[in-house]
Amino acid sequence: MAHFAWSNWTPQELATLCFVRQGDRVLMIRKKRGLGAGKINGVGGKLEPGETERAGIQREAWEELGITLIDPEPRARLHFQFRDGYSLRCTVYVATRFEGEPRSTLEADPLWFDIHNLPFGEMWEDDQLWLARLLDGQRFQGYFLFDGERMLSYLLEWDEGAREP
Ligand code: 8OG
Repeated sequence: MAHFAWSNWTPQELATLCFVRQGDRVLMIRKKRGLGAGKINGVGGKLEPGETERAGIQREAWEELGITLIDPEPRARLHFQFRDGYSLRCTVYVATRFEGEPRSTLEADPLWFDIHNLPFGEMWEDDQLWLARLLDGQRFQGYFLFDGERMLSYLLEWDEGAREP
């Protein structure tokens, strides 16, 4: 990451993401549209103009799965710089409860996974670096340089002492 100046970085767009953990199970989606279509991910997406992060993650959970998250907790910030100039900052939430029954929509199909058997082969390349620790209650800031879907470099800064499973 030596060749990228994160200190003056301003993202072009903002996004949210939420992983729902219930015991040893994690609710995710196979995404049908947008950035990362075809991949498995948490619910989430880009914010609309003027929208707060909390409103954005609730809107995405509703649009993608027809559920309402209960007390989603922000645990990480992901900073993505793409080689073509595009940049995105994403706040990652973890929720343990929700209302509604997850269902398939035009945007996504719901999928449950065992927390010890997450589908990293079908996820964004960086997720294997942080998802298990995030679900275990740890907080971090992540900085990633991508060329399309290929990760070129990364830096993870884990908060010391913060742990709330
Ligand atoms: O609005 P749209 O669905 O296109 O937004 C893109 C979503 O994908 C948004 O929730 C942020 C998320 N996302 C990336 N990159 C990565 C990544 O490397 N890992 C994970 N887990 N999610 C990502 O844009």
